[in-house]
Amino acid sequence: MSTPIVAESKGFELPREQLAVIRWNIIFGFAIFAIGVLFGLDQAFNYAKVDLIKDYPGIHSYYQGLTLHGVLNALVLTTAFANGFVALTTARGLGRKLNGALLRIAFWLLLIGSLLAAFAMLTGQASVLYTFYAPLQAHWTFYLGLALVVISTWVTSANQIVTLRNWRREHRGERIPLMAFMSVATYLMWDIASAGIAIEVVFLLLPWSLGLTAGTDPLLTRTLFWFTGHPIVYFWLLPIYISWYGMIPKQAGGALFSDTLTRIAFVMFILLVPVGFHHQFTDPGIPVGLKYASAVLTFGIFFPSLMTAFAVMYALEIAGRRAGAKGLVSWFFRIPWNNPSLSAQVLAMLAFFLGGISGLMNASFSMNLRVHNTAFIPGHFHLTLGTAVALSYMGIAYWLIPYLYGRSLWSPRLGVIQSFVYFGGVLIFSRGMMMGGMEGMPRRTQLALASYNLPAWHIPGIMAAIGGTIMFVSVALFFVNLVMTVAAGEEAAQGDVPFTETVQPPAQTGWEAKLDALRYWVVASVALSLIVYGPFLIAYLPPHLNIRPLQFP
Ligand code: HAS
Ligand code: CU
Repeated sequence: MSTPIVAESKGFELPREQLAVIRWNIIFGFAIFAIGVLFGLDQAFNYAKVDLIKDYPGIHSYYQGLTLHGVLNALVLTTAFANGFVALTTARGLGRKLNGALLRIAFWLLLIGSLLAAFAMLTGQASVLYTFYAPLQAHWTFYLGLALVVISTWVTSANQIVTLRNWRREHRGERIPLMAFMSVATYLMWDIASAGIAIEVVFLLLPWSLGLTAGTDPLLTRTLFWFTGHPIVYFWLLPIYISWYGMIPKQAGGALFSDTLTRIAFVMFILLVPVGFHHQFTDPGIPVGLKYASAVLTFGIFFPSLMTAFAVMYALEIAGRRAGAKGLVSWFFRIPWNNPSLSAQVLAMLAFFLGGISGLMNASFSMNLRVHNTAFIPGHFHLTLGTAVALSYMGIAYWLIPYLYGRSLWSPRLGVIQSFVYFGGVLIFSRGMMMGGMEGMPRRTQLALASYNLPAWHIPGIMAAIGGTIMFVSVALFFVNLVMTVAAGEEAAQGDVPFTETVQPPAQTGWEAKLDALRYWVVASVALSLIVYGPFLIAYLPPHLNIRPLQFP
């Protein structure tokens, strides 16, 4: 057997100034997170009919607070984290530095864009929620700001492509190292996915908010929004998958069993971009057949995550057995739970099981009618986005912040406690929200002031408030650890990015090697998007292009 060409680099160091930009991204993301969670607390209490928002200085409405919570946490934190973290994993995977200018440009775009959007939201001119489509209208600075945030991701993607090209020139015929493959695939998927929001903002919302057009079409803006609004969840999730596949096995003391399976999972995410109609099952004006087709495609996206579940579980099992576990399940308890980075992320995975199952319920066309627009949906996405992703960010931060600052973590013990507290909190929170949702408890409604209420919402509302408070306290503990690490952590030599080796090295020939031909997957994904969205848009657009102001009776 010939020796495999494995191009994984070792002993990698990024130039200081590039590391600094990555640090700014991560710190900026967490600073935004700190503000974002403040606005989560009043949301949780609202379900228990307690009106906290009136005590928030300068905040005038429930919807202003809800928009800040969603946009800061779900859009700005996630982009800042991904731009920084995935830039690092690209560089680490390829073992080479990035393009410094593109790295800086991406950061400035993100910063300026986020500040513009924050200005609009804080001044009460953009209470349109993080799912921003017509007929709600925001100040133009909100749309322009978010457009810049999206452009920052394209610049990051361009940086990856340039760096990959340079790498390929020196490594002809070699497989792309796995960590770089996952990183580049994540952003290529997002490049396609973000087209919907880009078109919505540039051609419809921005001109409308500037008064250049008299009106806009709500269903069209919704459809374009959800074209992006579904796969944006992959943009949140895949950076975490890079950690779960590429780092957690190493951190646990195990190994990843299949390079090929990992690449197939990422390719599936690139392909399955166009399923956004599952957010529009209740929208009139979209053919029922198209909704059914989207439901079926949505079941398709279950597979890459199920593959991930088994692959990561097996990696953890290898770790547990290496540590001496013999029984059927005892390996699970032998992984290094005292490492906060690991405990946070494994708990995030457990939450993701529940989040994933609730996703299947949402995706079922008929079940969706029961849960749509109810508290069930925030119950679902606080397990997925709010825990699988957010708790993993915190877990990653437990090594990343020490790595970026050359200091050791202030209190690993506090980190472990924090991750368990968060996990307990979200289980109570989401259970309450789902229970209430099944009884019709609405989402996005100021229940604290509502004149109606059902007895069946009472316990769920209290659970949401208690669980939300526990999550809030946990995030506060996370920030204590973060600030103390930066301010008072012991200086330590800069470690390395945790980097997993696979049990089977990547195949050099045959169909598996073809997985690296990323441009074909991109073309296939664009083609699938056109097949799903093309006929609808062709039928829908002509009568609706002549846009007039909305008429209210
Ligand atoms: Fe979702 C709505 C369907 C995944 C986020 N979703 C939302 C919204 C958000 C969101 C934010 O079909 C609300 C949008 C809004 O404001 O209106 N979702 C799905 C499906 C999946 C899914 C089928 N969602 C996510 C992820 C998100 C996210 C990921 C964020 C990161 N979702 C929907 C639908 C709606 C929706 C409908 C619209 C509802 C409506 O009516 O409005 C799937 O991709 C889920 C697959 C996941 C799995 C779990 C795999 C488990 C893993 C963990 C492994 C554990 C280990 C530990 C290794 C199959 C990988 C093991 C150890 C042991 C010992 C056990
Ligand atoms: Cu979706």
